[in-house]
Amino acid sequence: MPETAWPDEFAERYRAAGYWTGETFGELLAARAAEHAERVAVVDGDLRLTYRELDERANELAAGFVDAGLVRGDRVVLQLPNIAEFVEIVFALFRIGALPVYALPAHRRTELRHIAEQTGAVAMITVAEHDGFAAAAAAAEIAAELPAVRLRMVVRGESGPGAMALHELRARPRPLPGPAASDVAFLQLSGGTTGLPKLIPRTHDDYLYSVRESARICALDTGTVYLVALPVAHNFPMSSPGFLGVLYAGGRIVMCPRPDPDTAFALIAAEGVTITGVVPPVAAVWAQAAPSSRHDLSSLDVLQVGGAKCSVELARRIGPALGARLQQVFGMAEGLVNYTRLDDPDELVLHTQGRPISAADELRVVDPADRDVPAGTAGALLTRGPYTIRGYWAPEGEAGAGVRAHNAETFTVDGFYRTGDLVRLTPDGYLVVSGRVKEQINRGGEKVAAEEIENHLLAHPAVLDAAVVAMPDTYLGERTCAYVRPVPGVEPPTGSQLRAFVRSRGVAAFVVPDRVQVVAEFPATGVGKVSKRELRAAITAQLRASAS
Ligand code: AMP
Ligand code: DBH
Repeated sequence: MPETAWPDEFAERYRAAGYWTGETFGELLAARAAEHAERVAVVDGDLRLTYRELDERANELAAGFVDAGLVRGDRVVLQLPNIAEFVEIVFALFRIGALPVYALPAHRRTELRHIAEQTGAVAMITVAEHDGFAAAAAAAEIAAELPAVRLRMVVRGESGPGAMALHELRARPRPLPGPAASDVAFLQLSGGTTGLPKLIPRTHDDYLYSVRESARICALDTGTVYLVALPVAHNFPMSSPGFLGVLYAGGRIVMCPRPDPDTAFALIAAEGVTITGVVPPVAAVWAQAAPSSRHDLSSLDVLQVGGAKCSVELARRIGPALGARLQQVFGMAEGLVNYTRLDDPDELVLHTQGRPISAADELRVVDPADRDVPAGTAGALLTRGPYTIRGYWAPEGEAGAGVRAHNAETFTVDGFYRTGDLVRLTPDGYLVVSGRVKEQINRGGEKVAAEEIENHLLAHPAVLDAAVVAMPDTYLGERTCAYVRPVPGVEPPTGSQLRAFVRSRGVAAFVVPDRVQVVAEFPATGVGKVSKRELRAAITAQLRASAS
């Protein structure tokens, strides 16, 4: 029994209530293929896969993965753009009980290596190249450094020496033993609040529950056409209701390579997209572009906005500009997801971030001493429930000690996840997100831990200390501002040198600080810690002064 499993009494309760049904994702796809054989499941450019084809391809790949030596429980780092193969591959891995580890397309060598190392991954699956990043070459370098990585597979483009092309892997389908529904199905990533991204273990049972309920809440059916506009590996387009919810309902997924209005609107018009989910900056660009677009967006019924706070001003613009209903989504890869409901009054849709999926989601809003705050006042959100994890995934033994220590802080003794979000509960049980207590910056839905950026800056020989805070930004909501104290007596590095330095370390673009302020001293708190509150106030005032 892994230490992150739910205690028996909770597991029994969730099964008895019918939340956990014992079905796996592999079984779900087989059932849908039997039901909807000739319906189109996935559209990716000219490629259209029916449910039967998707199921067959997943079976061929599952057999091929076993032939290549993958076994139940193996971790496989997957970094792919929004392409049809993503869906086949994850179902193939689900079928054999190997765990996809969902890297994001924005990740670069440093994050990928960390993810592979932390998970003890045996395989990496990438495209040859995307967004100018030589992903297959990076995987080859990582495999050379990490002996555990025995297999490299390349989905599109030149596979290069030592890697297999995906099509070479396909084998004749055969019956294969699958995982149990209570097994971990995959590892999802979280922005986290310390060091590097955290690994989130989700089981078939718990995730499928959230997917089923999300499909119901979003009224998906066989007529649904869902545009995967955000990176497909992210929890939002995967499960809220995301592509998994759409497959659950027998609908159609359309892969969108980039969320710019030209690309997305052309696909919405051509494929008759009915629903999609985006982050607030994308919604803002769409709302601006839609009224003068030559594309017919009339099929779009629901635009979901989540990942970062949707301002009331933006929320108001969505309906009129796009001719679609807004749905706010406040979720986290760790579990809890909140939706405004499709029939909610405007008051709730515009002003709240929705209410939880499940009656079994337990929410507490607390003060810094973990005491419940008075009803209706803001506090830190703690949550526990049938699809919220009880701990981050930790490698066995000594290697997992750091994660276990982090778990002891991030989860209460009775198993509540400390979301780090500041919320207020309305009398009807809706959440309004009012801020954050965690040391994380949310760049329009892309989350990064302050400490992750600080560590990169501290690697520079002329940097004595670094403190990263959020600064307000009209487009992304927030950007990152790094305050840096140089080592005395040496030539202080400039902001642009430090940004170039962090970039040169092979990191995701969102890890490079947007702004660097080189200062002699940091403001201190009463106990002598760096006062990030003062730093945030300083940069906010400075930006305001220079804007006026
Ligand atoms: P992660 O844990 O990396 O999956 O990121 C989840 C976090 O994103 C949440 O804890 C919030 O901080 C933030 N978030 C997601 N959706 C929203 C939203 N609709 N409004 C405000 N913050 C959000
Ligand atoms: O930001 C998120 O992580 C998120 C947002 C909306 C999420 O995980 C989700 C919906 O499921």
